[in-house]
Amino acid sequence: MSEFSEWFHNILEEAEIIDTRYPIKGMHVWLPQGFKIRKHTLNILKAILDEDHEEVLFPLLIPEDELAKEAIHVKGFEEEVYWVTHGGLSELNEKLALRPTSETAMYPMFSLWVRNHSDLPMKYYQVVNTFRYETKHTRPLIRVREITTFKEAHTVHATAEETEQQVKDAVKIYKKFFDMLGIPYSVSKRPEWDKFPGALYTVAFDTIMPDGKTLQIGTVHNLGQTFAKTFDITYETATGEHEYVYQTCYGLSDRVIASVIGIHGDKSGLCMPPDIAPYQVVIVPIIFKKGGEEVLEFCRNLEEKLKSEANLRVYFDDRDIRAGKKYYEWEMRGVPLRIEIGPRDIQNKKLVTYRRDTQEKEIIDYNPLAISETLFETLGEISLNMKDKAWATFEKCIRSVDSIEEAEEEMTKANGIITFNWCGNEDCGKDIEEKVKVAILGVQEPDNENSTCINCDKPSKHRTLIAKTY
Ligand code: 5CA
Ligand code: ZN
Repeated sequence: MSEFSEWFHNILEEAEIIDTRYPIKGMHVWLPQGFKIRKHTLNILKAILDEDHEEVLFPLLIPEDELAKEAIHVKGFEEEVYWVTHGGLSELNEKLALRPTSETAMYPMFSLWVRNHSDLPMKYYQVVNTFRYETKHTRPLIRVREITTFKEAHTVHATAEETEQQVKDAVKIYKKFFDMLGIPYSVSKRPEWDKFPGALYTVAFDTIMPDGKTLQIGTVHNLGQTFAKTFDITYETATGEHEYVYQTCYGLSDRVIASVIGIHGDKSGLCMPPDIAPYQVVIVPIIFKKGGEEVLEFCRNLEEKLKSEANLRVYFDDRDIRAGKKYYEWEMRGVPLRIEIGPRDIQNKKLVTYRRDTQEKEIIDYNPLAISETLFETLGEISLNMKDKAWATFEKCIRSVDSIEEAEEEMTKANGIITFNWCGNEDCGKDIEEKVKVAILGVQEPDNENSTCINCDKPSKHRTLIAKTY
């Protein structure tokens, strides 16, 4: 196990995020702390999607004949589908698939719902569990067989231009979401052989984990009319003709939380972005024999104040254990801001704050009229600092090279992302993957029109990203 994997497994257990002992490979239990992180993360995404999407909820089971309808799609998933074959003791007339994703559950219904051009665009999303019988090595949150928090959006449009635009909008949505979590990303168009089964093209978000391997943390697919033709999704134009619709879909999974844990964490444990931290502020009383009750009273008031005035998630830790033990624990759990209060601080109208991101203590003035706002602002600074730090590390892991040899050499030095010019040809791309023992993540928007492929010297329009991937 690599150093990072070991750290990752340990922290999931120690911080009580998930319990991996559930007796089915690739399926885990969310524990209360993890569930809170999951909930806050979900709320952020939902708030963004709710601006112009509607939430729906489809059944888990998909009839075999629907799943099988779209040939390319089913081919892509055939090795990963779990099947329900029995109801009690009787064999079912038709096998039912546990959704690996929901195109084939949703689109037969979309075919009933879309009638007229005025029904379009339609933008739906759902948050569900999906099942994939992954054959690659499973890892908690990163590659699971039950994706517990699959956030999938599906949109339907009248024109190809609109789907092009929707892909761009979805990329913007995901950027905004990852920015709030301080997760750095690169966005690229996946090569043909790595696109979503059934899509025209796939745009993917990749981040870099601490071991230098990239993790695909989200994807946006332009589905064109492939599924519309398979599932007969048509609309009537203003002039009375029937036209096939154009579609997109995009999704995120439990990997988002894996990346937050991995990227912001350090030797002391988790470091949670304030927006999704189960507790944003922890108050630890420093109690001596004398004046204990006064300290507790002060802390209780401060807790109430921060909750009511700044709507913060605050935990007042009045357990009867050593303060040092509390510090260790909250540090490991990644609470962004800790406040320590002893009798002398109350007398001097001071507070001691400790920031998890910088691991620095500060003595601040205690002004009852301004304290909520001050701490609220500090949390904002923590978010920004965490984001900046993560981006700085990410950018250091991206290097540009001019030859295959240089790419190989760079890869032996360190993982991360390497960029260069590539012609876009599939055989040439696979040759590069073979030579450098990496995966092509994808190509970015044209930025160097007159360059040549580092492998075959043919003209190249695109900057290409390669990396060792999860
Ligand atoms: N229907 C489309 C859009 S929702 C779809 O299924 N796309 S996907 O296959 O690319 O999955 C969306 C995201 O889920 C991926 O970008 C990846 O971040 C994540 N994901 C895929 N498989 C797993 C898995 N086994 N465990 C955890 N996350 C996964
Ligand atoms: Zn080439």
